[in-house]
Amino acid sequence: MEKLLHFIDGQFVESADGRTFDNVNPATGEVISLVAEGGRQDIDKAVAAAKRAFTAWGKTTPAERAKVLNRIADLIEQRQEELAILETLDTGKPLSLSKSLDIPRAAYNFRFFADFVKGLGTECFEMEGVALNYALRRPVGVAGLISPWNLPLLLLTWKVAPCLAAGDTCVIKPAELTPTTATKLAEICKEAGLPDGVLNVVHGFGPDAAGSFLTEHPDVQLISLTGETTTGKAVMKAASATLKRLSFELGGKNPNIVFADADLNDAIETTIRSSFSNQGEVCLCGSRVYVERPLYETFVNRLVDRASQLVVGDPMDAGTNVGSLISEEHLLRVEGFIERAVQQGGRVLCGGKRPSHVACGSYLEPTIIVDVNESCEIVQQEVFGPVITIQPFDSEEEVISAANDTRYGLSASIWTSNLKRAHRVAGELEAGIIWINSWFLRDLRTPFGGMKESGMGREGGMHSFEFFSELKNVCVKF
Ligand code: NAD
Ligand code: 6OD
Repeated sequence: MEKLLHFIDGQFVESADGRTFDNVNPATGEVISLVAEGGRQDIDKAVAAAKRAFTAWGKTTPAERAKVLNRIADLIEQRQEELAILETLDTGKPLSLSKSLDIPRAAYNFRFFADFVKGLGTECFEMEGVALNYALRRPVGVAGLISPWNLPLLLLTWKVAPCLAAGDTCVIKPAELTPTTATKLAEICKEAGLPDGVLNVVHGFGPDAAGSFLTEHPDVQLISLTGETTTGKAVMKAASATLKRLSFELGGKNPNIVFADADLNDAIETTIRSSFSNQGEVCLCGSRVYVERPLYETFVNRLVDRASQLVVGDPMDAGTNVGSLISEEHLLRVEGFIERAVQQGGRVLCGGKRPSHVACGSYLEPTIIVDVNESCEIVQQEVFGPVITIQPFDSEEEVISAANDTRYGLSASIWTSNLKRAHRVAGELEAGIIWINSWFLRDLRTPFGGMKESGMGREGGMHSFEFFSELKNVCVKF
């Protein structure tokens, strides 16, 4: 059986204490690899390597760094078929999604930040007749990059690419449930000629393990985390002793608001995607659907009809729409949410149970729940599975108030053909990313991140470089 090792200072190595853990394919329940389990010594070694490598990497030019980043993108593209299969084996997501979204976007993350860094400038302020101020951009140092399991390589490279482009070095702690493509990324970086120590990978767990040893480490200056809101709180606490710079992309409970004048076909098809793609395991999923009352019944009937047609099953089959959830433990958690929603008066219109035709794996039928209100747990808490609620509304004010009535503020979608209303509602919603008549339509130059408990800071384009670099002002007296 394959053993996935740490990647430290350009070498694949075992854990200092030799410990390993199992990597399970959630679609079958089979152990598919053994993974080195990192501890404090492994993190110390990786951080020391990243610190040494920073001396030279931090002095390279943006053009030199861009060249390596583009080579990494080329190699991801060359290995995309293999990477897509590995991503699906780790996550249970449909192979068609790994092929169309995860892996192409991972390559594009490198190309995008390679291009962006070459054109990057800074500000200049003239004090007329007195002085000229200009800002110099410099890398910060060693970054700890902690990633989740839902879009493993996509979200990891969303951090690695700007980090390396900015001239920082890094220690990656991939999600323990999806360690494979992070290991393959290390192989690719080595082949692309990235100097030893610039990128290091330490596998393992979060609390009191590799994740927290990384966040506490005094030689790590930055932490970029994508994960649960509770994890963000723990990391912030652990990082405070050494006053690290933090960027957090955290949980979401995103409203999907459909007005009666929306293009119904488009709204239905996109709502199917925004509710159930990647088994609903996308932080941006529109898990709270609000429909204006005149359209409510028609919308609900059509959505239930479409959701019931989705093919749930083997992620390797080309015809599969919904694969396996990430683990049995996560599926039990999602089922618990559904059970309690029903106890609180919710009515399950479709799904709510494991499909009968699959013998093993952690599958759940796409689930639609109605007859809930804002105080129900299912409307307030992030479920992170193929489960949505639908509620009717009667006025713009009412739906804005309901949409904002949550501790999260990641994204929102608004469906309407009234442009004035679309702009008005977008201005009022408490969310970092708002889509009008669309969902998950990405331009990597735009600020990406959440309000309230959905995150801290913004990533994307210039915003990633604001995080991964230092600016120092030089004031020249005339
Ligand atoms: P998670 O918080 O359990 O784990 C994320 C990473 O943090 C893992 O690598 C984990 O090992 C590590 N970790 C956990 N506890 C830690 C600690 N105390 N110290 C240091 N590291 C620690 O999240 P997950 O279950 O992997 O992912 C799902 C969550 O991520 C959902 O809440 C989802 O909304 C969120 N997410 C957010 C975004 C976004 O862009 N806002 C994107 C994807 C996922
Ligand atoms: O598209 C992105 O850049 C991004 N960070 C997506 C996050 C998806 C969450 O699951």
